[in-house]
Amino acid sequence: MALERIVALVGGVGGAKLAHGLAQILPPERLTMIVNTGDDFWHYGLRICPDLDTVMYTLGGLVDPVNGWGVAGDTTAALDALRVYGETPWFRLGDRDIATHLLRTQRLRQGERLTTIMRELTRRLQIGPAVLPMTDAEVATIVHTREYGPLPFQTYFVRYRWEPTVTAIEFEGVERALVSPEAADALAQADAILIAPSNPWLSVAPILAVPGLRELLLQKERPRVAITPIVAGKALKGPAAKLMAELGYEVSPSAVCAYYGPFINGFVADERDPELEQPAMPVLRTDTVMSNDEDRARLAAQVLAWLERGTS
Ligand code: FO1
Repeated sequence: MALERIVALVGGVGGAKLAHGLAQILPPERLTMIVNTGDDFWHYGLRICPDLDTVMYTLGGLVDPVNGWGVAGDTTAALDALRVYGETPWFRLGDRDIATHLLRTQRLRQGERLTTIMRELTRRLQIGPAVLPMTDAEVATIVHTREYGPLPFQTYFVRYRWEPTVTAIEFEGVERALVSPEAADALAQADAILIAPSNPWLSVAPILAVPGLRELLLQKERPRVAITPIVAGKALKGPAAKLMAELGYEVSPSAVCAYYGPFINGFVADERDPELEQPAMPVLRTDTVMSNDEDRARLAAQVLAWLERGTS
């Protein structure tokens, strides 16, 4: 089966890596990323969209290779100047990165949609595939914690270094959010949908929570495949494993597969893990660890080839 158009649901650094793998092997007109915006927040009057920017900088070849976010080689003169005024900035915004936030914030204030702004920014960075926010509305992931009660996502993630114990997660404002016409169109036209190895609860759940998006996802028979973010009992990056345990899940690819259950009809697990016991769907076991550009392209190609074989 020839799969012409691919949509990937992505968030965070793991999502950006898969996006980059797909972008290396597919012509841009065949690929669309729908990106989590639940991590977005207002900071010093600027609208920061970390997951969109991480995907954009990764696809544009600008990303800091060590952190996986921000701009490579960026300076921090603006943050240093804030310190002179007695501020203690806890969210590291590089100077070049701030240019992105300045422009985005100005355009938002002029009434432009985030989707349109991202199209312009990615065009300027000569990025071919569409990088679409999950919605143009403001949605804020709130992490409820045992120690501090409800925390805005970046406060939990960066300020408290994901140390507090998570009791629940909510997506503030999501009930008023709409799927953008661009995202709806991409989902209507997609021949296959991939869920990146991003955090299922923090990065993918906000996308699936946008009203109408699940229906668009499920509207026709086609491959819908998730790639595990859990390898050998651990998350490759970030709090996925810790969070799963705190929310009462077993930390395993099976638990991720079951969590996505209603939305997917195929699952990609890592070859380091044992075979899933009685999986409810076809499973591809392969090396899912993306340590370099070649790994990203290899994983993307293996997953697409598997889908084209009809997940056999
Ligand atoms: N992550 C950190 O751990 N510390 C930071 O200071 C930080 C700053 C930052 C600035 C811009 C940006 O686009 C991302 C940044 N991130 C930082 C990463 C971000 O918190 C995470 O990638 C996500 O929101 C989780 O997916």
